[in-house]
Amino acid sequence: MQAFSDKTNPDHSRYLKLILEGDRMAASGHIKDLAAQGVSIQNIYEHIIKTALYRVGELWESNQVTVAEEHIATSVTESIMNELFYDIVSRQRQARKVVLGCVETEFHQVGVKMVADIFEMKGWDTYFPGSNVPANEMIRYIDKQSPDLVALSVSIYSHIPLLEKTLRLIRQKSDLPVIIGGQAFRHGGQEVAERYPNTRYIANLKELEDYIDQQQS
Ligand code: B12
Repeated sequence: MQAFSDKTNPDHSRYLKLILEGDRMAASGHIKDLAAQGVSIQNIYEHIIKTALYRVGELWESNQVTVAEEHIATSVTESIMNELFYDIVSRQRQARKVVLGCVETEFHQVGVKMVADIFEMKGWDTYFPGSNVPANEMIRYIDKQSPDLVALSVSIYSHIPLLEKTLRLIRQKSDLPVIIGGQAFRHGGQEVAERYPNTRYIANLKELEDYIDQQQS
C-alpha cells in the first residue's frame, strides 16, 4: 500500500459525475483503477471522495442537485468504501483498539468511516457503533470495549455542545485519550479540545496518520 505522500493529485470530477448519476459499478471501477495505478487510499479518500462530496453539498445547497441525488451519491460512496475494506486492512495487527462514533444527533458518518479505515490500515481493531450515538450509550460501549483510544466526529457546528456532553461523561470516568474531528471545526471551535485533558483535534487523514504513527513508535 502506498504512503499518503504519493505525489499524484487526482481529479475528483469523474467520480463526482458518476456518483451523482448513481452509477455504482462505474464509480467503483473508477476508484479501483486509481488504486491499481498506485494512488493511495488516503489520497483517494481525501482528494477524490471528500472533495466530490463537499462539491455535492455545494450543489445541493444551490439547488443544482436534488436531495435524492445527494443521498445516492453518499450511498454509492459508502458501498465503495465497504468494497475496499478487505483489501486495505493491515494483516499485521497491533493489538490496539479504537472506538469511533458520531455524536448524538449527528448523521454524517462518511468522514469517521474514513478515519476507521486509516486505523485498520495501521493494524488497529476498530469498533464503530455508527452515527447518532446517544452519549450514555457511547459511554456504555466504551466501558464494554475498554479501547486504547476514542475518536468522535461532528459535522454540524451546532452539535459541538453534544460533543462536549460526551467528553464530560468520558472524563468523569477516565483519562482515556480522545481524538475529535469533522467539518464542524472548519470555521473554528477546535479549542474545545483544550478544555478536556488528553483530548486532541485532528483535521485530516494526513494528520491522523502521523498521530497513529506517533502512538505506535
Ligand atoms: C451526505 C450529506 C448528508 C447525509 C449524510 C449521510 C451519511 N451517511 O453520512 C444526510 C442526508 C444524512 C445529511 C443530513 C443533513 N445535512 Co448534510 N451533508 C452531506 C454532504 C453532502 C456530504 C458529507 C460527507 O460525507 N462529506 C465527506 C466527508 C469525508 O468529509 P468530512 O465529514 O469533513 O470528513 C473529513 C474530515 O472532516 C475528517 N473527519 C471527520 N470526522 C472525523 C473524526 C475524527 C476523530 C477525525 C480525526 C477526523 C474526522 O476526516 C475526513 C477526511 O478528511 C455534506 C457536504 C459536505 N461539505 O461535506 C452536507 C452537509 C454536511 N450537510 C449539511 C446539512 C445542513 C445537513 C442537514 C441539517 C440538512 C437538513 N436540513 O436536514 C442534515 C443534518 C443531519 C444531522 N442531524 O446530522 C451542511 C452542514 C452545514 C453546516 N455548516 O453545519 C453541509 C455542509 C451541506 C451544505 N453545504 O450546506 N447530510
